[in-house]
Amino acid sequence: TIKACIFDLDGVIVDTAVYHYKAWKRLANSLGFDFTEHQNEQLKGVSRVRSLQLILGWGGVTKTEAEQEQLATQKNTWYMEMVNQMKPEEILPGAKEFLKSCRAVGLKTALGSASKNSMTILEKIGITDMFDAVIDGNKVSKAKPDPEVFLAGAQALGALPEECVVFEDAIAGVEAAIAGDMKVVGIGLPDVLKGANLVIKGLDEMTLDKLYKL
Ligand code: B16
Ligand code: MG
Repeated sequence: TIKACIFDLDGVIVDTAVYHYKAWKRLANSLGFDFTEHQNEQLKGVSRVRSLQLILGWGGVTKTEAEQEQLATQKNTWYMEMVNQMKPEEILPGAKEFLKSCRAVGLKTALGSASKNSMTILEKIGITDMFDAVIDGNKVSKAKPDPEVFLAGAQALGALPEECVVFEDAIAGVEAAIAGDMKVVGIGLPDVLKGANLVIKGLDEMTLDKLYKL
């Protein structure tokens, strides 16, 4: 039986991907190169340090560890300037409604995100109280596709992995859920999110009925 739902943040609850993209693009441009929207897809669900390493690789740029830290901080400053402007209307369609439906029938809810800024984002859109637990980039050391973030979520909710359903938009996230022995609903395209038990376009297509049939 399903006892808990664990939600990824970027791409599932909010579309912060556009802000990540703008900030990374600005950083790349400041270093004298650019990258495509297609390349940007590879950054989804990937940690900040790993994203920077990928981008520097695309530009053929080598930086010391200290310089990398500085660049990651610069990107985050630009990113947070945009996040700080976020309004509750920016929650993705159906997300709040589905969270409410889950909680109304006694299902536990957790956030399972790679972001170190998740608390600020939840506060900006006003849904902090919709989660029984928040597991994010500050609490885990192994990035998706490692299942650590979701396993920590299950534990915080007092649920076994097989009692959890994960909602994810990134390939690495779907893989992490599967590696953690959890059911997973992909948010996006079926041919991209292979292995998910169900793929939908957004949480506005999700119902408790579909959840219990997984
Ligand atoms: P931060 P998710 C991920 O969020 C983003 O998809 C990814 O692009 C970002 O690099 C990562 O969070 C870390 O974010 O720089 O805020 O710590 O999809 O796991 O909710
Ligand atoms: Mg995501």
